Amino acid sequence: MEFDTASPPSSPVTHALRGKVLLVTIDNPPVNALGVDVRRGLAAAIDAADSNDAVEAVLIVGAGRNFIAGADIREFGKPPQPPALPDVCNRIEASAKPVIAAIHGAALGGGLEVALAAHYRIAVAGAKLGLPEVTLGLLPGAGGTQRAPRLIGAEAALSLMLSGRHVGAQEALKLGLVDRVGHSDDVLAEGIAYAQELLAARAPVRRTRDAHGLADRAASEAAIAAARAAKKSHGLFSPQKIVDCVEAALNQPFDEGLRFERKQFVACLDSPQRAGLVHAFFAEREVQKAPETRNAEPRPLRTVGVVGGGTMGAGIAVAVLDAGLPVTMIERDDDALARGRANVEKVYDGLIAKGRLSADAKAQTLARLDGSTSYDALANVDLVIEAVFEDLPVKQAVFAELDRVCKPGAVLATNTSYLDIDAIAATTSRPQDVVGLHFFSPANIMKLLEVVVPARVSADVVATAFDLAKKLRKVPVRAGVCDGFIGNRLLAVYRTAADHLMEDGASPYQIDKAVREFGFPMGPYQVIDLAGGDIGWATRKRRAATRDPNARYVQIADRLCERGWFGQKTGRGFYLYPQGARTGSPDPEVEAIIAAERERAGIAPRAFSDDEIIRRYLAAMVNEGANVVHEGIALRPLDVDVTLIYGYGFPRHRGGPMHYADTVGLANVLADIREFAKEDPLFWRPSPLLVDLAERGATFASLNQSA
Ligand code: 3H9
Repeated sequence: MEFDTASPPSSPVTHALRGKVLLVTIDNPPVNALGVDVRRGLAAAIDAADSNDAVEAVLIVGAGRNFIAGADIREFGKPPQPPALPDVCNRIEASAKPVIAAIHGAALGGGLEVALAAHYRIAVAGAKLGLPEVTLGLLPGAGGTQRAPRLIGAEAALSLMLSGRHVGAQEALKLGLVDRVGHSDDVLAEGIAYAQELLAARAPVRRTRDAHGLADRAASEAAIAAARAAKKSHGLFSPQKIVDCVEAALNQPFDEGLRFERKQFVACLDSPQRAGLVHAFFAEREVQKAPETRNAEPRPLRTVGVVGGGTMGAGIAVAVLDAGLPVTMIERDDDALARGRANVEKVYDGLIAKGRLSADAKAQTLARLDGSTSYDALANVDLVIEAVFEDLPVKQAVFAELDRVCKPGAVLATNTSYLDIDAIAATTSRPQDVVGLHFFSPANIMKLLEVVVPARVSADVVATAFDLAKKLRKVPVRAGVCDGFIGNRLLAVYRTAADHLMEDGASPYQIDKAVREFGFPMGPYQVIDLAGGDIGWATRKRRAATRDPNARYVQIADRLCERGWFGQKTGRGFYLYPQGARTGSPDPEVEAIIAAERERAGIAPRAFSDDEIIRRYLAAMVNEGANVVHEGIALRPLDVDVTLIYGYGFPRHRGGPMHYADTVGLANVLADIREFAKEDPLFWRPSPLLVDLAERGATFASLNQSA
C-alpha cells in the first residue's frame, strides 16, 4: 500500500488531498492504537477538512496491517491527556463533510468506535471488527455503547460487546456495521472509489447518533432483559455496565447516554478487574518473548512425530493436525496403534456430532495422520513429541530409539509433566536437541504449553518449540527443569494447603465453593474427581519413600482411593455422581471418613470462613510462585500468572496469582504466611523472594520488566 506522508510529518496522522477527498492516514505502529498523538492528529485532520473548501469528503484509513486496534492500552491508569477519544469521535461525527472509514485488518474497540462515528463505512476482506473491551474489563467508552445499538440494534450490539468477538467483513455487512465490502483487498483504492461514488451521488452527512436501530422498543427491551439474565459473565464487573449503557441508549437522548457511558467507563477503568485483565493481556504477549526466541532462529518445522497414542498422545496429534501439519504416530503394536488412531478419530467424531465439522473435513485431516509400529518411520520428521507412560526408564528407552533413528537436527521433545528432562537428554548422543513440551489435557483444547528448557539444549531448539506453540495457537511459557516445572509444582503445594484445611475442619465442599466463588471454574476436589483420584494416588505411592517424614501428610484421599472411589468415572469420589451425573453432590460417607481421619490424626476440627480458606490457598500458591521465580524456573512473575490462568483455571480477571498478590500487598501475604507458620513451620516457609520484596515494599510487577 502506498501512503502520502503529508504534513505535519512528526504526527502519526497525516492528511493529503486526493482530488476532492482528504485522505487521512493513521500510521502508528504496531497496530495504530489511539494514543494521544493519534487522537490529536485525527481531530486536527477533521478541522483541516472543515476549513478547506477544496475538501468535499474525508477518508480515514490505517497504514500497515490494521485500521485501528483500539485505545492505547498502555495509557490506561495514567493521567488522561486531551483530547479524549469520545470527544474525537464526536468531532468526527459532527463534521460538516461526509467522513468515510475504510477498514482493513483490525477495527477493534476504539478503532471501531472511530468508524462508527464516521458517516459511511467500507471494509475489505480480512477485516476484523469488534468491541472487545469486555475482555479487558472495560466497555466501549468512546460512544460505542450508544452508537452500536443505534446502528445495528440492541441485540446484535449487546452480543458483540458482551462476547468481545471479532466479526469478518461479510458478517459486518450483514449486521449493518459496514455499508459495503470492497471487491479487492486494496483498502486505499476501495476507499477512494467509494468516497468518489458517494460524492457523485451527493450522499449527505449521515450520523450514527440519528440511526434507528432502537426503533423497535419491545425488541430492544427484550434483548436488554435477556442480556441481564445471562449467567455467562458471573462475577465480572463490566458486562452489567454494558447492559446498563445500552438501556441508557434506549431511554435517554444521545448526549445524556454518552455522559452515562463515560461514567460507567471510568468506573470500569478504576476497577481491579480491569487491571487484572490488562495485565493478563500483556503477560500473554510477554511470555512469547523468551530470550532464546530473540537470539535464535527456529529450525524448519514441516513434519511431526508423536510417540504414544493414549489420551495425551492422541490429543497432541489432534493439536498438530489441526495446525495443518502431518503427524506420524508410533505405538508398540498394531492394536495399540489402532487404539491411538481411534482416540484421534473420537475427537473429530465429537466435533461432527456437534455439527462443528464435516465428515469431509475429518477425512482430509486424517489423511495427514500416518502410523507405524516401527521407530524407523520417524527417520525424516523435523520434531518428535514423546507422550508415553510417565516413567523415567520407559522414556529413556524411547529416547534411545529416537536417538538411533531420527535425522540429525530433529527436535526431540518429551511431554513429561514432572520428570528430570536433563536425565532424559543425558541418555542421548544429542542433548542439545532435547526439550520439554508439557501439554495439558485435553491437549487439543488447553491453551497452555510449558516449554521446559534443560541445561544443554540449544537456543534454536527452544525457539523451535515456541514456533510450534505459535503454529498450534498455544500460549507458551518457558520453564526450567524441576519436579513439576511451574504449574504442577504450584498445584502440588496449593492442593496440600487445601488438604490441610480439610483435615483441620473445612469440608471439601466448602473449599470447592470458596475457590469457585473466587473465580476458578472448579474447586480442587471437583478437579480431582474429574481427572480421576487414582492418578494422584499412584504418584503419592511412588513418592512415599522419598517424602519428608516430618512433613504433614493428609491421608483422606488415600482412604477414598482404597475404596475404589476415583471420582466421576467410578460414580463417586469426594462427591457422589449417581447414574453418571456430571455434577457431583456431597457425600455424607465422605464426611464420615474425614471425621474419622481427623480423629485418627488427633485433630479437633475448627471452622474456617471462606475468606480464610482463600487466604491460605492463595498464600500457598503465591509463595511457591515466588520460589519458582527465585530459583529461575520461571523467568518472571508474569510467567507464573500466565501458567496458572491458561493451565489451571485461575480467574483471568484477577490477573494470575502474582498479580493478585501485588493487589493484596506482599507484606500482607507474608504476614499471613508467618501467621500460618506458627502451626506448621515446615509447610509455611516464606519464600526468600517474597520476604525480600515485602521488606523493600516492592512488588512482583517490578520484576516483570527485567528478564
Ligand atoms: C478501547 O479501545 C477502549 C475504548 O473503547 C474507549 C477509550 C476511551 N494498545 O497482539 P499482537 C500491542 S480498549 C497498545 O502481538 P497480532 C501488543 O501489546 C482496546 N498496544 O499482534 C504488541 O506489543 P509488543 C480495545 C497494543 O497481530 C503489539 O501491539 N482493543 C494494543 O497478533 C502487537 O500485538 C483491543 O482489545 C493496544 N490496543 O494481533 C484489541 N493492541 O509487540 C487488542 C496491541 O510490544 N489487540 N498492542 O508485544 C488485539 O486484539 C491484537 O493486538 C490485534 C493484533 C488483533 C490488534
